Amino acid sequence: MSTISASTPTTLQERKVVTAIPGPKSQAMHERRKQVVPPGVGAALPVYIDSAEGSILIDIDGNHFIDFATGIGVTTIGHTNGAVAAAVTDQVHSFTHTCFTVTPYEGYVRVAELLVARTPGKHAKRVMLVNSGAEAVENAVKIARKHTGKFGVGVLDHAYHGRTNLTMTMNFKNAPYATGMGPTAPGVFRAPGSYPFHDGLSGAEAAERTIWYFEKMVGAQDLACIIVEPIQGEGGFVVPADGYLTAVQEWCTKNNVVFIADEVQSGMARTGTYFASEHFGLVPDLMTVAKGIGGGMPLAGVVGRAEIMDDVLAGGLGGTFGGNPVSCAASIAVFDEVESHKLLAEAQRVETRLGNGLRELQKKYPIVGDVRGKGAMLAIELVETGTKKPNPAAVSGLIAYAAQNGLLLLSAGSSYNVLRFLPAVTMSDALIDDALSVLDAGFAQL
Ligand code: PLZ
Repeated sequence: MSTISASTPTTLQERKVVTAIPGPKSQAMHERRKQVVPPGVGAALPVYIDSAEGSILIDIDGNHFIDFATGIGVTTIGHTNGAVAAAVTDQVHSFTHTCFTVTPYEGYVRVAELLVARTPGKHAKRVMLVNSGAEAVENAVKIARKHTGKFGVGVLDHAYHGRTNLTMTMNFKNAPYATGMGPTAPGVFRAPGSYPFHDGLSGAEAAERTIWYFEKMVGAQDLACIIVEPIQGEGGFVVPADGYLTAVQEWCTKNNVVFIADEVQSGMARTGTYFASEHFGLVPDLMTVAKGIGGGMPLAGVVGRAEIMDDVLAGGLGGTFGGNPVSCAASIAVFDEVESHKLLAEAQRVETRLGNGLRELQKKYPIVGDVRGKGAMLAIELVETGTKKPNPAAVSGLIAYAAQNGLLLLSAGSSYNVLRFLPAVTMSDALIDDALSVLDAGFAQL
């Protein structure tokens, strides 16, 4: 047994900048990288990480950053959580791989049981595990097609679903995800969703528009599924108007169209509930999960109604690494930490503290057009004063200022004008307040 058991960080949870950002060691490392890694693999902030704990990233130059990225919404319960580290260590010493479809093991089954129990709906469910969010989305579409015998895939504007051929087709933005790398996949149809800040539509009105598009562009007779992110991630943390998602699902149910919730970014305790669907009273037919479920280990999956999932032929789903035992051990520990440390409530605490702070900034700085999100998935949309025109320059200016001052922040939004906050749900009030003061100074400097 490993001796690591506490989940309280021992690293000083403090911002500390001791060099220019990136520091000299990171700059040298970045030069090495450029010799061997293509520019297509981006780098939001090229500081090279030496260690991380709780909400702090420490780079090889000794700078401490407050982490509002969590590896794009992955280390939701904090970096190097003690229980996750112990579970991984134990599993590595037992066995690291057999391939679940060759000789199975309990960890996969346990993760499936936990996902069945914690996702919305009391109906019979099945779970299949894969390695990445994109792979989960690919599988959800395959399963919906097999079940319905139809081909069409309905997606929304501002959507993001991944980087494989099918999922890059499903993304709203062509550049940079698909530019020059087509042909994209056939059978994908896009409709406008619900974006209250811009469209001013009620949930019912927005749903009527979405459905109208799908009826005209493809028709229910050819549509296998509609896939939505309950709160859009890369698209800018767009929270749909009340009633939108359930109205779209109702139409799906009437028309034998599988309703899929992509909870890759919004799921697993991120928004103050286990899954964001719960905020909207949504019980999806299929759900994709990834990111936070592995606590930093690669793990993803499709959770869905048994009668839909069971339609695929034996052997029709799988993959060498899907549901790797080390990732499963980490995931079981994540579920345990969420429950034993009441982390759903912690995400609600973050929403209150950070949300209030962001609304204070909105009162002070009129370029903050909108403050939105749930739990530890919050964002501000920056506009040109007095308009709703995107202000991406302000977002990139703030991100650069924040980085120089020890805050890691990411942008989002189809126009790159959304500043998103994806902290660990365990981030302390003190760190949140400190980050808000840095942002305030950043806004003042713009
Ligand atoms: N679905 C809703 O947010 C991943 C990827 C960013 P993978 N989002 C961050 C980038 O630049 O690659 C994501 C998501 C939603 C699917 C995915 C894809 O998950 O694990 O990255 O494949």
